[in-house]
Amino acid sequence: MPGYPRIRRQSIAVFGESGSGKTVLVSSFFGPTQEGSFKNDLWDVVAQKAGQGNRLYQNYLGMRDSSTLPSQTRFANTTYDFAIKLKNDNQESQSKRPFDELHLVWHDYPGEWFEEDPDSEEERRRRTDTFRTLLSSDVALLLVDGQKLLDYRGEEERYLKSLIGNFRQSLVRLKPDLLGDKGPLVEFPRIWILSLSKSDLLSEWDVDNFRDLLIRTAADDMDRLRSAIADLVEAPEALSVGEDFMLLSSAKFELGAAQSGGPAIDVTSRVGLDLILPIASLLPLERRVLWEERMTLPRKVVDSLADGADVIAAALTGAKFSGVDKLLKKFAKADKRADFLAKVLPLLAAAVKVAGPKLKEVNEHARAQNQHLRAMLTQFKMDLEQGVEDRILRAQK
Ligand SMILES: Nc1nc2c(ncn2[C@@H]2O[C@H](COP(=O)(O)OP(=O)(O)OP(=O)(O)O)[C@@H](O)[C@H]2O)c(=O)[nH]1
Ligand SMILES: [Mg+2]
Repeated sequence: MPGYPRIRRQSIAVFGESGSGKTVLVSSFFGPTQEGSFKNDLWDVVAQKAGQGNRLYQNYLGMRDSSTLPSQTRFANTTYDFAIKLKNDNQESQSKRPFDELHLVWHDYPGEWFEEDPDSEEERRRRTDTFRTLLSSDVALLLVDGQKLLDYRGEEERYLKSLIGNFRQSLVRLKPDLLGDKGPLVEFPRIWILSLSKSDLLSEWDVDNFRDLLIRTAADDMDRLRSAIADLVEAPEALSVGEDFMLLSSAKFELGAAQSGGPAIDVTSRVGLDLILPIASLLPLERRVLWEERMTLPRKVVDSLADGADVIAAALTGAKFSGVDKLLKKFAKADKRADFLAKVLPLLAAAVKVAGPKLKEVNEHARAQNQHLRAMLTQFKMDLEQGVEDRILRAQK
């Protein structure tokens, strides 16, 4: 088949201070998928650059087998391109679906870049370029370090205010470079998920405890962050900052266990990592529908927000809606807004709103029919539902 595989790329931006857990997170996302015992009947994860994949797996093996941690990320950023390859794929199903392969692009960078000034003009340019790439993602995770919350117990507010404040400052500082003379950005992460990293250290917490703490102590700071982001983007009403929350833990770190001879790092106990793919691929589409139901957004904003929403929606719903991409194009113009609202939005909404038992049914059907892509995307949706039910994720509704 010509042009195979047709690739749909979603990237995720993970922001966090030095030591907040970014590199361990990406290692823990990827590592388990490379183990012989990895069980997933629908997809495999393959690093597009074998060398990068090996280094990442090495990080993971170090943690798994000898409780060694990856060293601090210094000087360089790395962009990982993970191909999510469908298993048992066949020619027949290829012709019936809107794309063949999902890729997750994940940028890891040194947290100290946000904390220390660059020492040369070239260095400054390199960092700006990295942030520009990061900021082309639809979704951003902003890490709140669970270890720091423990260190600041009783005065968490001090840590949270400085974390969010510093991050806002960095964006403000970058503003001239990011905007240039082009004016507000159309493409920018519009979903900012406040994420508690190292949540294993706060094992009694669920996502609501985390959210309550943030709202109690740092609501103003989140508002200011939101305004700073709003200043950067076109159509700032389409923005979720401080409305979505999640818990993450890359492994269970058992303090003191090393001395007693037991394993100090239990890599099998992880939180939230299975939600990364679903969040990167489905949340933008869900949010786009929500916003479009509530407000009229400029076309170019809609298109860049969850670009490819049409193909994801089509894949999610299966053959029945496979004309959704044509309809989207047909009614894309501003003066066709009424047609769009009447004819296309309900299709997109139907795609994202399948839930509960119905969703399970669709997933089973897709599996039985060997519609692998659809099975994977509906599985992602089920994973999101599960994350909400398990109180690991709290997403704006
Ligand atoms: N308890 C616990 N500790 C973690 C977890 N993830 C990371 N850590 C600890 O945090 C340290 C720093 O993690 P990294 O992933 O290297 O941090 P980073 O954000 O990449 O830091 P920079 O590379 O400096 O930007 C690790 O060495 C671990 O000790 C986790 O899920 N749970
Ligand atoms: Mg790192």
